[in-house]
Amino acid sequence: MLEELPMPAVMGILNVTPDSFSDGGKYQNTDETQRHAEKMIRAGADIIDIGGESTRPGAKNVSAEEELARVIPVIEKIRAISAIPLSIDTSTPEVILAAAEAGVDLINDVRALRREGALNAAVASGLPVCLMHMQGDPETMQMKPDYVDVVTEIREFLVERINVCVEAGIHDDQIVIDPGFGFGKTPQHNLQIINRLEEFKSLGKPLLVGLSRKSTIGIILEDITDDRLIGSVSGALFAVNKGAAIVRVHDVAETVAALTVNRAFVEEVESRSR
Ligand code: 8Y4
Repeated sequence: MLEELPMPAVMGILNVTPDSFSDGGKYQNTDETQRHAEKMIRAGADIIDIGGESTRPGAKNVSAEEELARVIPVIEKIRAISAIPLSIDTSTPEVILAAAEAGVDLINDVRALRREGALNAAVASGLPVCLMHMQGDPETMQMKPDYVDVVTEIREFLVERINVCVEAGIHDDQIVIDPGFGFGKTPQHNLQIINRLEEFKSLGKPLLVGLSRKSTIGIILEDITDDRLIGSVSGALFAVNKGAAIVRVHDVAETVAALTVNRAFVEEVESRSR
């Protein structure tokens, strides 16, 4: 699946959490969730990332049963109407296995398969994985982010997780890496990660970046507008020009338009086709 994605690819966010802060409970009902997914597909999303566990700062873990009940019906409904690549945003072994069974194409784990049983489940699923860096856990990660050199430490973490995954049987070319913008990082750390994104390229893996609507975008803008749309799209564009292969975004249509203009200039082609 990874080899079939356009470069860069747009990953649309589909939250199925009642307490998710940006889409604040808007999509928990499956009809609305379905309409939101269809809207992102029409807008040109290349992947849809489905998540049933909130990883916002301070969030508590949900049970595997609750997570399954939230995401599996959504995966099945989208699969019934579209062949679009789907990713499952989870750290839970049971969810990895059930989502694979229901037809997802990628495992997106903010804990980089460190939860008990998750690595085994990922290997058994045979699916590609996205390994994300996070310092600490969602409950406590924003209390005291601390690094000597944030980029070096994230690189070292990702190298270690790549090695563990390859040894467990995940193929080298089935791994995506992600520096984890906002996960156990101060705004200064987040700025450095994006400014130095090229330094992750030497790991030889596609890079996924998710900065959509995150608080650092609001801080940069001093929250002068009540939404972070333009800031998020601008950030996604910068990340792509720094080497991001996949951008994880809420605002698919806007991001696709920005990337289409970007590509026209990069390739000197006047064309809307991506
Ligand atoms: C508003 C809305 C403010 C949402 C913050 C947020 C990433 C991710 C998340 C990421 C990968 C989020 C699941 C956090 N972020 N997966 N997931 N990379 N791979 N917060 O950066 O969107 S959830």
